[in-house]
Amino acid sequence: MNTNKTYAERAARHPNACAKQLFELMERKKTNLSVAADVTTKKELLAVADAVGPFVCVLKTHIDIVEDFDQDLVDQLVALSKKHDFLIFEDRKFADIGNTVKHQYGKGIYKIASWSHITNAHTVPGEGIISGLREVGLPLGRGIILLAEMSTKGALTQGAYTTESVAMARRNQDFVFGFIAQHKMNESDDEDFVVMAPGVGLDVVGDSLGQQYRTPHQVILESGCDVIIVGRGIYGKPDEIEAQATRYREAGWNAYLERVRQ
Ligand code: 5BU
Repeated sequence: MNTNKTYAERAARHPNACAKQLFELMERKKTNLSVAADVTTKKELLAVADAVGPFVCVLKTHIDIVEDFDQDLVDQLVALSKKHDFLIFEDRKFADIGNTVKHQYGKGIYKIASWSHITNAHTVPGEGIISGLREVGLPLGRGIILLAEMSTKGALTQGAYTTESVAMARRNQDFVFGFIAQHKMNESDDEDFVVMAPGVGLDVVGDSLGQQYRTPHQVILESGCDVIIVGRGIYGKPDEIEAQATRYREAGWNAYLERVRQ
């Protein structure tokens, strides 16, 4: 199975440019850690990005929670992504009809497609959402992942919904290169979807609002996911950001090494 191959081997044979770039970067930096920088000011977001930059393959943002957003924030984030060699993933979770998401992705205040290497979409509207995002993103070399499984208690992303989401990705592999999910989604060696998994924590099992955490070992080794997404576990204690990023990076990378050596 592809999940037992190294990130370098998967980079070499992956047909999708965005996935290839991500796997190459993960191998180069020896990290499968993505930090969710869910802070609400420009100053904090740039500080977190600069602090975790050396440890991550992907910086995940929620740009619409930043109270003093401006174009300079985006310019500085892009500069940090070059300085530290990471990709930016705006976790926008598009969910509307193709014609609307096209505008939400390329226009408005945030112009997400102009700076975010990766974004994501719900599959609830059907395949038109992918077509709409593709019109804007593909010419810019962007890629998207679909929400096949959410991490929260009671999520409806299960069973036929998940199966159909994977089928949608399979039909759109020029632009869709993976999933937000809790398990690997490949059916055969002919396909190789990148699975990015949120809901990762080493110290707690959940929060009071439905979030559920698993360890990097469970996510990478037992469930075959590729990237661990960690938010509060890393930025939650501002004076420990580097130490926690180091800790999660090591846990994620060791679980990956154990997996490929099996
Ligand atoms: P946390 O602080 O590690 O719980 O943050 C998790 C992040 O991942 C946060 O930005 C969520 O919006 C995001 N997330 C998630 O937790 N679960 C999901 O299923 C999806 C995204 Br999709």
